[in-house]
Amino acid sequence: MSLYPFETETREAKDLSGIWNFRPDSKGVGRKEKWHLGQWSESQMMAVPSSYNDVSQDVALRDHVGDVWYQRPVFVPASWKGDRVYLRVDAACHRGTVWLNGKEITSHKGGYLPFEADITESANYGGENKLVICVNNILDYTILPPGEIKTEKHAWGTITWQDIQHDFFNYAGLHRPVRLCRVPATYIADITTVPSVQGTTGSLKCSIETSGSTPHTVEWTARDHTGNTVATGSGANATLKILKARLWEPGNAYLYTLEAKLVSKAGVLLDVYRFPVGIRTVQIKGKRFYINGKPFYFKGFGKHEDASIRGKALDHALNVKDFNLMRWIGANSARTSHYPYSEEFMQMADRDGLVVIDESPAVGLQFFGKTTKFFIPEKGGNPELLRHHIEVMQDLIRRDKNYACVVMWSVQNEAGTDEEGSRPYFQAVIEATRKADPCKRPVTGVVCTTPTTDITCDLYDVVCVNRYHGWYWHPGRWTMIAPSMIAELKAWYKNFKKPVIITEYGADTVEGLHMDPPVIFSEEYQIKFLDCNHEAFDACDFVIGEHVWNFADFATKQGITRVNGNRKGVFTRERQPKSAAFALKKRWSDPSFDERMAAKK
Ligand code: BDP
Repeated sequence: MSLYPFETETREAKDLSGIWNFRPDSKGVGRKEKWHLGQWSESQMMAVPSSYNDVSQDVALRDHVGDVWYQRPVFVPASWKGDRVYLRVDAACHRGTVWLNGKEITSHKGGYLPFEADITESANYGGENKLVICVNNILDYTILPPGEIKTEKHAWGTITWQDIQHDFFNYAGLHRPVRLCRVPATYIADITTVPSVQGTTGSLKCSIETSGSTPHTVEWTARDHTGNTVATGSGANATLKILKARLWEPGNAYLYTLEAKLVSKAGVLLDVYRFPVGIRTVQIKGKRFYINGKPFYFKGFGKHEDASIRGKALDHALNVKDFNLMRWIGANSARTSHYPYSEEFMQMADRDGLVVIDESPAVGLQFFGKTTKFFIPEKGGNPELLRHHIEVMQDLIRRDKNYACVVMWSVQNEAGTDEEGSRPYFQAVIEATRKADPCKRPVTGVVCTTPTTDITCDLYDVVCVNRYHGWYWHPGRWTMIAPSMIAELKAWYKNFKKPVIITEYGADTVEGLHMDPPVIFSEEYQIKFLDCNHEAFDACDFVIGEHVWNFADFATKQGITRVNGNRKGVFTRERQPKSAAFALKKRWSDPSFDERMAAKK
């Protein structure tokens, strides 16, 4: 995977978003019948990007399990010959295989990270190319998130379905853009920046990976928002020093533009890449989390990439609305629960000053103690899944390492971290994560175990806990929330001596349902539930953050505990506020809130 395809004077990217030809492969015959040759006599329309599930009137497509096929013609300009040409697929959920002109050019496992195929040699320049992508949505025990295909035999027939252990609908398809890209034959393959601050000087340690045979030198320039050069450097590794640097701050982001140029020995520009970069520091000391040396209290949400009709697809209008709502309500942070979000989301967070806990798609690695397919101790865990998990963390860090908004990696959500074998498994994942990040950000994983049963939390820098007193435990009994929460939080701190973020607390709420005294599912209960939790958080000086579950209502699989999806949103799925939104806004927007949280005793 190379850099995000920003265009420059040496680079081009054609966004292939639009209506593609589409065929669900309900009988699983596509490969045998060579659908990859792209000679289709019939097909449906499909939007890219989109999940395919909710755009159809066909229940079989909504609940489809297996392959679906996408196809479209692609024009590769003749002028691109001699350069490096590649296809970039930003997200094929959950496995993608790509053919160009009938030849397989790449395949990829994992639905939330980009992958590429070099087509320099195979493209038909100055003419049409047949692009075919097969996307498979099957989840098994070798992929994140894991799942299982279940089969039940009855006298009247056999039924098969996809079982999942996570609480969001298994949307599938080409969820993010597909692009045709051109870079020069000798090009910038990757850039790594490590920011630091010394007094009023900001430093960016920059390094570059290049590819291609033309000998070259590297020139670096950092510019401010007016285009003024603030620092320069040269060589594959350089440290740029910006005097009187403006720092990237939560809610008050400042981004410089970093430019890297490859110049030939004869002084000819070979390649140039520019991207926005923020300077900030992150540190944990004792009970506090510091950004730029100031104590930071996380207030915000666990989110989802989810909306009606397009499912999990990238939607710029929706993202802008979400960022506006987060600012409106006074949130300063979010977790990309439960998978890496689009690069465009990360760029918006960088620009808007939203602090991000960047999470892997490792959700649902637990069996509630029944059996374990993940951590089988005597066999050293599930080696294939562990290998994939480590690769996903490495790819995620390669993709997101330069974003100032990312202040912590989350390696998992609610795994069975009280199960034997989970410790060596996560030890390996955490170690690989720390090794992969040039910026050495803190690492966490989100737990739902108890302070006495968890066997992994000492491996993390921050204890992140999902907790539902007054909802899953003693539903409706809100008077119990504050005392039981305080007792539990104190036990987490006593046992692990790390700052604590409550990464999930929330109550399903049907907008328009009113009950006083408060009763579960009513808007009044959601407010009461949040208030009681806040009373507990405010009483614990080691609590450094609160992320309400969830920002907005979202789709789940069908089940008797879900009435039209998960309704714990503070906003509806259409992004309208429930009453709790106003209560939260009052708490988080109070001018003294951040100071009070930082000074908690
Ligand atoms: C937690 C999960 C989250 C669920 C939430 C809930 O982390 O994905 O949506 O509970 O049940 O267990 O609302």
